[in-house]
Amino acid sequence: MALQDFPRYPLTFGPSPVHPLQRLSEHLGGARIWAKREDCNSGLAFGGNKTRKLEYIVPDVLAQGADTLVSIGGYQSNHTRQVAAVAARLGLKAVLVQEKWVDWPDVVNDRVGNIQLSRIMGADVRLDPSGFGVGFKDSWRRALEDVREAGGVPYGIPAGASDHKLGGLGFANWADEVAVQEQELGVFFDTIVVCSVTGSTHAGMIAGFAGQDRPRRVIGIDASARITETREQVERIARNTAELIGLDRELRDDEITVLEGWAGDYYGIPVESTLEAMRLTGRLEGVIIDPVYEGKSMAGLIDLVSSSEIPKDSNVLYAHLGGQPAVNAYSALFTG
Ligand code: 5PA
Repeated sequence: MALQDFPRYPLTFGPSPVHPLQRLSEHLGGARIWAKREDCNSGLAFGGNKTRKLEYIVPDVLAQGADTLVSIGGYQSNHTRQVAAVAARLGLKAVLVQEKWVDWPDVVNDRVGNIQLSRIMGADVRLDPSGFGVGFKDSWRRALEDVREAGGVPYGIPAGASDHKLGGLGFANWADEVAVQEQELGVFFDTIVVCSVTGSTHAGMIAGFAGQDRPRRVIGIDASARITETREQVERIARNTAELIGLDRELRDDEITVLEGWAGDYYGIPVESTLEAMRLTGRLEGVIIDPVYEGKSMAGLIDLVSSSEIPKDSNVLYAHLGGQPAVNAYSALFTG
């Protein structure tokens, strides 16, 4: 099967915008940097990367006759907020397990930002004290069981919609979309920079680009502070997705690059380079990025461009995957 053979339920506005980050590029004095904006890809609760992934999962939800989406994330999960929005759009219920993935002291951390939006959209939000982990959790299984016991038909969506057989398709499609936009813009992005945690965003891109004629580097920046797990997730999902969309060769190891160095010691806790990246992107471009994901991948991009590890003659595409609602839950960060 090819990617076009998989049904896609439209949740986005269409292709997400691509534009240059001119002042940031000039400031860094190296490669030319562009952004592709998943943070404004949809009218559903501020969109984001999960909205694209869910476009390929919703047909399966509908085919199975489910009435409740069940998913999981941290208190400030962007993913669960997008699941809540999609449930609302489809007229389904949403049960969201929200775990204490981050030990962040902000008193409104479980009340504002993403979790508030999910509550506004009518999701059944269940706080759970468990810590960070992107694998299958008992709390999630219990939530599925609860729905069944109440006579409902649940559809389980794992953390980040990643460990799902269709989880990589949304960003395999992103790779095709980039190729079309390159034609329109008359530019070739030889390097892509993307944040990676549960892995299917990066993995889908790898599988999608692998089917194109011109090679390019897709650099994943780990934001989980668990590099071995992130690499395993990305590799497994990339290989599965490549097979699913009929890539008739194995992915090479050099096509799977996940770099560490910008996550700090903990998932969800920004470090100095994260805050610096947030300030720089805000100050020079008027573009907002968050302290959990995009601030960390942008910090990676800034270092790789400044050091010319990404060469000066490169065109770099920064995948902005969303995440801004969480900024509100980190109110203590920018008070000065
Ligand atoms: C997330 C994920 P992947 O999980 O597909 O690797 O994407 C990483 C990522 N940027 C990058 C933003 C804004 C994200 O929200 N968020 C998770 C969530 O629960 O929100 C899945 C962890």
